[in-house]
Amino acid sequence: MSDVTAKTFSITTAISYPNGAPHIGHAYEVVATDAIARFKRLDGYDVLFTTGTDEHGLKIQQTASRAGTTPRAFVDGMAARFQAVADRLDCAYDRFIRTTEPAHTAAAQALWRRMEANGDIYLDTYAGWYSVRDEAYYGEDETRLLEDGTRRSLATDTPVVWMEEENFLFRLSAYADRLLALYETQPDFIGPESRMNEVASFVRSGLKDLSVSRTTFDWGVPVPDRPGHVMYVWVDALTNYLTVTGFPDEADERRRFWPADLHVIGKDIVRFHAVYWPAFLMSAGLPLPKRVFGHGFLLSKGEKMSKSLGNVLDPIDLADTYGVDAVRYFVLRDVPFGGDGSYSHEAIITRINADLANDLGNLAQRSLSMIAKNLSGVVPEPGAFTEADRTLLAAADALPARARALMDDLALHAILAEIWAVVADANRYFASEEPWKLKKTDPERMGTVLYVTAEVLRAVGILVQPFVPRSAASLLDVLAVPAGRRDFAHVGEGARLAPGTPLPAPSPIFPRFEKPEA
Ligand code: ME8
Repeated sequence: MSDVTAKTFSITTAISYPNGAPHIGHAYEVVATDAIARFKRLDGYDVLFTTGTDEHGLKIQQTASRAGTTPRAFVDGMAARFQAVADRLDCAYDRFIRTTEPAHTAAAQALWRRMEANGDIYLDTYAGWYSVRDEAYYGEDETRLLEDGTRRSLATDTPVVWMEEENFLFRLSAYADRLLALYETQPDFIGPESRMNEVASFVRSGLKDLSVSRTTFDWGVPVPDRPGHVMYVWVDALTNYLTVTGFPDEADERRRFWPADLHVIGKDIVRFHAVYWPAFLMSAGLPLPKRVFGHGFLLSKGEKMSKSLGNVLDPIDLADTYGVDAVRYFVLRDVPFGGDGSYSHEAIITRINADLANDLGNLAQRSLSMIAKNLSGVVPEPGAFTEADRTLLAAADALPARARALMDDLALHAILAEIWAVVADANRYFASEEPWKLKKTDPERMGTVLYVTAEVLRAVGILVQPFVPRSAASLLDVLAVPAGRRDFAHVGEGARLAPGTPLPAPSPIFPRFEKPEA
């Protein structure tokens, strides 16, 4: 990250509420974001990738008090669990931000002051139906009355209570036109496209000013110069994206990472990121993020995960059972990025055994053990290439460009499908060339077939690094690819495997998943 001349790419996950244990939905988001960040690094970008926890608000304060502890002690324990999930899943984030850090308080207060200086913050009495779960007010028409006399929000089905407080309000209503102009001129500001339509119609239906401070609890960032008020948790939380770039310190070298290139978030919080966040930034006179992408939800066997259904998936258990790369590969390959997906034991085992162990793992094992046995473990000198050799090598060489184009649309699943299409080509090639027969009849041709296969495996190894980093490293290790030659720029003609290179003894890269003994 020291090369200030490199093109930058900054990417964030949402920051999780640490009021319950991290689940597979949180893991999915950080893994997908990590894959994009790794991809950009391998493609030559200077990347800032951040994730973290959103630790303020009434919900956290209440959960801590139910657990018989202070909010501070509670979030310290929980934030560590969220960070442990990101670490266990090999997510190479640059910064884990916690909103209870002093640097973040300073950033949130600086943003507030700028919005206030612009005349967008005023004091008023606010009354409405408040959902603690959503940390949001609803109009009466946005709620329904239950038979027992209680009310719930229509949108989220969470309980609401009548609250009246003196609040600061943000003049959101003044930003509708500018927001609509933003969506118009920057059509990929919100992805996938379907979310853009939802957001635009929400804005067109009319924006009310937003209550941005609370006086009924104190677990939050203090409003500057106004004792008794803490910031609405979403003002505080969204500012994390600025904190990680050193805001408000103009001289901080991380400031080059703002505006963010991409906020990766779940579909349930698109409104906060695509309406409130750009409005706050416009008010503060700061550049807007380039893109907000709302991924889908991961369901457990088609059902929403919930404690009462007992189907909450613990990402650490999954990694222990199947292996980190298997979990990463499964969620990235099986779920079209942007759509919903479903997790099941059967589905992940099918993916592990078919795609990883069989298609890629077996091909590597068979071809490399032939090099070990028949060619003393040394990369052979290829003879003249046939049409079949050239076609396969060209398909592998084309992968970075194809992947890059798909990455522009964040089609992570489609990148994996492209890579595995080349793996399938290589398997067909290997089966039809029958190098095991050539050993006696035409040893030079056998060497060429093994060379081509190994070279395709090298390209595949480089391309799969963002998705299955550990296994990719093992594959590149058994191909003796030096650490400095593993970027996308090293796929293709310019960096082919050097004949004569001794290879380490091949070891299985992707073991089959065998049912553990009961
Ligand atoms: O929303 N599948 O925190 P959060 C996929 N603190 N993604 C899921 C999911 C599932 N089953 N469940 C949740 C918050 N997510 C705020 C964010 S950002 C400034 C503040 C996603 O812990 C969810 O959509 O409820 C969100 O992007 C992230 O996990 C954290 O959710």
